[in-house]
Amino acid sequence: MKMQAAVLTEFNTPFQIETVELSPPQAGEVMIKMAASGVCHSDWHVVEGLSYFPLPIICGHEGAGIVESVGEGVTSVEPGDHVTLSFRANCDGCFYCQRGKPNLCEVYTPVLRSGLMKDGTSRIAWRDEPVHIMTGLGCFAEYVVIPEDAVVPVRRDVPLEVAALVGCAVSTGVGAAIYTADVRPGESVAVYGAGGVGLNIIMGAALCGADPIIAIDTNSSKMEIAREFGATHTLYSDESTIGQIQTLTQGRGADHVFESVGLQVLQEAGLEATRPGGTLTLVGLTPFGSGTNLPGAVITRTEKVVRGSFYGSVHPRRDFPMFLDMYSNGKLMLDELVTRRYRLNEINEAYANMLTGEVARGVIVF
Ligand code: CXF
Ligand code: ZN
Repeated sequence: MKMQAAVLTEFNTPFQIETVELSPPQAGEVMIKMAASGVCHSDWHVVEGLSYFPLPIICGHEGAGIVESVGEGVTSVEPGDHVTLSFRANCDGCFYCQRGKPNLCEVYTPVLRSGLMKDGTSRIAWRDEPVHIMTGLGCFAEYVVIPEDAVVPVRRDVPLEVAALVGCAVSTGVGAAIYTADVRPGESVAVYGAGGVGLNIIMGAALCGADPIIAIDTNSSKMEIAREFGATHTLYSDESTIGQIQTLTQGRGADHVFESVGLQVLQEAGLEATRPGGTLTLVGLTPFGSGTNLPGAVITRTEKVVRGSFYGSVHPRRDFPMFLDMYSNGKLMLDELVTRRYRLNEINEAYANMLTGEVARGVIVF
């Protein structure tokens, strides 16, 4: 069947809205009619060629929609089900899945990087050439055909644009605080970056009972929304930031520092802002090949811990429904996260606005 999709044909060029050909789902695959796809910085990394995927590609990795049809052997969803997509499909059987780390599933690692299905083929063609999909999804299209392993059924009474955000920003941010870092009540938290992910880290830290929660950003328009999401203090990022974090934490530095932007300088500053024995959690993605100077001399002598957090250490099948229950019960402010909506053909404007930093989360609605 034919559908519209935003295709990236060359790095550092705009997305092109094209009519592409989509094949039906094969065994173990699901076709989903997309309802909403979030506008995340990681797609932009693909555009810039910093997060490498083969071209041509359909980006978009934070989506939700309604199951249209299923391939042979699919048992966990049926047509009509509302679903949130996981950008880290997992097999449930490998070394990592069996050890409770589905976010590291080793069966899907090479598949997701390849931009193709497990069998090395694509379900999408444009001008008779195969089109790749970002991290197993490709949500900037009217439909996706993806493995059942990436599809999580969710309750039908939540807006699908909210369900979409759970697929990246919410899991990455809330998960980083509640699971990866395991923030405890009364612990001090500092969060570098108050964008889509940073606000979710703040919200997760607040759920854990952290105090104080210090949000740091270069954009003063983020300060008010950071407070709405649970920040007790907001700092405009400059040379005085580390000193101010120390002042707010009895001179020691924070128990937990999170870096959500993906900038080496902030990762380095974050280590300084962490108290001896405290934990720096790296959430923002920096490009492969980039280096960060985290001095071993300091880490050894201060017992600071540096942790990576990928997809907030979540278990999609367990946690996507849980986050949506929490939203329904008023514990997660997800309506407030969506600050702009766009049509698919406005996608280039959506990314231009994301780059100015004034939008908490933009969402493409279909
Ligand atoms: C990313 C992780 C790396 C692949 C693309 C998606 N996650 C969140 O933005
Ligand atoms: Zn993302």
